[in-house]
Amino acid sequence: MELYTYFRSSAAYRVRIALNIKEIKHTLIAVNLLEGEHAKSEYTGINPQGLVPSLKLDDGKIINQSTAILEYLEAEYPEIPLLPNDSFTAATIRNWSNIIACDIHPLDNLRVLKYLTNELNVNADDKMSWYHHWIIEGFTALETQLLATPYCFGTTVTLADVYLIPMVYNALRFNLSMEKFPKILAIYEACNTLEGFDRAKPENQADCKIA
Ligand SMILES: N[C@@H](CCC(=O)N[C@@H](CS)C(=O)NCC(=O)O)C(=O)O
Repeated sequence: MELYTYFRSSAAYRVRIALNIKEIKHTLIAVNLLEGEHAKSEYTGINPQGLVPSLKLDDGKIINQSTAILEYLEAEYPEIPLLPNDSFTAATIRNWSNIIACDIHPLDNLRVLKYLTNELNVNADDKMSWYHHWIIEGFTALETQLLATPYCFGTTVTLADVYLIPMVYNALRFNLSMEKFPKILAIYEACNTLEGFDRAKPENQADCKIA
């Protein structure tokens, strides 16, 4: 299978982590967001929204939206699971992960930030306040629900860790203080000692060099 990715895309970063942890053979195809490759017809033919990631299966079928891709991988490659069998715990992990996927990440996406700057004339400081605001609000709710022993929900990596680590990467990249989020920071450090997370890091991507 082929994953259309961009090294700094946190939605693609989630899928890179899951592919690595589940030990699924795949090829990474870079789509350069800064050069607008995602808006060109070659790519919108794959993903009509012009967003990364997209996953092309070996038979040519395509799945867009990182959450749909992660659910597909979980269903088709259950040998190394990222969700527990217990339905309530699985729902708790999905609930927690959706705070990132639905309530933080979309508000801080590149196209939203560009709209603030280009259409609404928001200055750089206010744009950064916006960026930090939505992460702080989300992380405040997330922090209270975590076990951090050492991963989000225990001693096994789950989808919650897969969603969290790229979001923390973004927060640190934009100098958000993590002082109020000690559990989140400890989980970030624990996950990044694992090979699957390390290999998925933005700085370890081939397209990092062409940004
Ligand atoms: N909900 C989508 C979000 C995908 C998304 O926002 N991707 C970003 C990178 S993290 C993107 O392609 N942005 C391009 C843009 O904003 O112009 C998913 O989870 O796949």
